Amino acid sequence: MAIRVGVIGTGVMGADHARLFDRGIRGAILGSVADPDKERAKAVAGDVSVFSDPLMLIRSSQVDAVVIASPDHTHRDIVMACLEAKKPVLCEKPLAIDAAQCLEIVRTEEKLGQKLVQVGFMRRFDPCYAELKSTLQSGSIGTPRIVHNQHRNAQAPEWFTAHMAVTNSFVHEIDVTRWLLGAEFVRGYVTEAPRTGDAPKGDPLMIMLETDTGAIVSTEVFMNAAYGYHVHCEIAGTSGTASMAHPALTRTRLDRAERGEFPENWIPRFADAYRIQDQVWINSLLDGTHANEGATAWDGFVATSIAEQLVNAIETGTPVDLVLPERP
Ligand code: ISE
Repeated sequence: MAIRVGVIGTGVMGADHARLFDRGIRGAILGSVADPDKERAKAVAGDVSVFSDPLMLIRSSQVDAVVIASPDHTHRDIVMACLEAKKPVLCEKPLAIDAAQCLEIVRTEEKLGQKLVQVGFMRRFDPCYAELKSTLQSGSIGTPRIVHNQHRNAQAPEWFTAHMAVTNSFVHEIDVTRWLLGAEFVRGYVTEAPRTGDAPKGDPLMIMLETDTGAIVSTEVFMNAAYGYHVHCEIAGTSGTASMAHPALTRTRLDRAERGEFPENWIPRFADAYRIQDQVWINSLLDGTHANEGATAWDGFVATSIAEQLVNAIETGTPVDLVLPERP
């Protein structure tokens, strides 16, 4: 029997998940959607029921599993309600608004003794990152010593605050680099570009991290890079390097110039990653294991905790030792 997925939040991400569960994911169907804006919800719901209250969707007998794509500050309560109802939940990042709330979720899930939470760090399912990881695992480039990341958005939304470049965007590099290297971060430093003219505060940022495996990780986070959405990763190891090729599938040569397009935002760039993530999640629910490469509640906690500590580093302007509590 197909898993009936309820999608909470029908903005850009929620609409994309709803479309996938409606027709793109084997073994799943869209069960219901919820959004306080009922008109917006109806536009993505097709024939399925629409709730304005997310808790009603979670309790609905039409819903076996839940995807959360509502605003970040709502995540904690909705994830906790899914745990209470013992329904598997795929929560868009961040898992919750701060590390304390994330840890509360980790502990509640632990007490239940059932793995129900997955965090939507979709880059783990991106074919480019997957190839980088298998190259590392093959040993061909030796031991990773330096990782260079670029994370560029064309334009930050109006409601984006300076610290969200870390807590909302850079959390992806925190998660995917831990996953690629199998390492934890031990020290970090953030440099904000000096402010000029009317450039937004805290954009761009350079973030330097050190891992417990002896690697340096540098990341440029540039939220108003204008030319398009662009994510890049290069790893230099002790015997060679591995890096993402240009993400565009087509390059043209015209008028004495070579061109490749950049998408406007992350949805086209990570379209395969979202589809694979949602399919692998459903497969793991169907086979009853709930086990896949997806980020766990603990991974969600680590990403938010490291981001929070780095925000403190911005405020103090000094490098910080990054610490995590013992894993429950
Ligand atoms: C957005 O929320 C995402 O998750 C994107 O992947 C990221 O690149 C962007 O910077 C975030 O704002």
